[in-house]
Amino acid sequence: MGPLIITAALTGAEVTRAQQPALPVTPEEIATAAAACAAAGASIVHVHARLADGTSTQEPAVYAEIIRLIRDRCDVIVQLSTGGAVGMTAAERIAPVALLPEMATLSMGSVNFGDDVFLNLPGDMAAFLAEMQAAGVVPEYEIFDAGMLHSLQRWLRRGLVALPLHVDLVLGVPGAMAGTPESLMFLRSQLPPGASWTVAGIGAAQLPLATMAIVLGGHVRVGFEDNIYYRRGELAVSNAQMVDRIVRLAQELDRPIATPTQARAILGIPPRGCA
Ligand code: KMH
Ligand code: ZN
Repeated sequence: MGPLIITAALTGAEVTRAQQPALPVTPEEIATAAAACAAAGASIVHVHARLADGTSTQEPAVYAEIIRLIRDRCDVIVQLSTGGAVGMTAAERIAPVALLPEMATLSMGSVNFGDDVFLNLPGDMAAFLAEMQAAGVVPEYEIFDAGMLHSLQRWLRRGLVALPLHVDLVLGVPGAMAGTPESLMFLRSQLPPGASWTVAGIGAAQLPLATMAIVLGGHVRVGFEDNIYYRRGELAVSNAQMVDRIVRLAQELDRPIATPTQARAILGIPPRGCA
């Protein structure tokens, strides 16, 4: 089985410091957390930007500072969010792609998201794709529900996207597909042949679904964006603590951990030297 790509979703758009005191918020904190996760074995960091007061922002200047500080510290793949926070406009959300990150997310449809709706109109999705392709930014397709995979299949059939492509199966968002083994097995059965996949289990679903992905040949996303607890009733102390646990599990299960260079090769991202 090929090497395991671990993504650390460091901050997200919704989690607060009140919920998770170790949440990295400032560019400096985010870069420090990214470096700790990279040292632990993460080859991708999924990044959301915040303002100093903790509010989510898609302001390119804030992302630029985060990227610069991460690049000063390590050679991890920096994947920017174009999901942003619920309620942001499409124009706000796509803005950081102008910074030419190696990778950015692309949500493949609308979904209830807790008490909100995470809106992804087909026209906006197509515009995001076109902008990423024009910029040479590799998308990670975010799949919250089965229909979203079928939308991706449609893009493949129309020749709008081609292999290699990489999807993130986000399971356990209230309002979307449940964080269960059955959901994962079904979505896996619907993947375009040859696609690589990561699973991002939300909350208590994170660890069991990550373990399944290690065994099944998928990849794993952990981090405070998706889960703030190390185990039931016990807050995690850092994002890196959760990366450490995945590395230990993978070692026990005989799955090697991907370096950023190996992850770039798997994902079709051009190689780059250390910053
Ligand atoms: N914050 C969520 C509404 C992404 O990063 O691309 C969307 C999200 C997805 O986090
Ligand atoms: Zn995100």
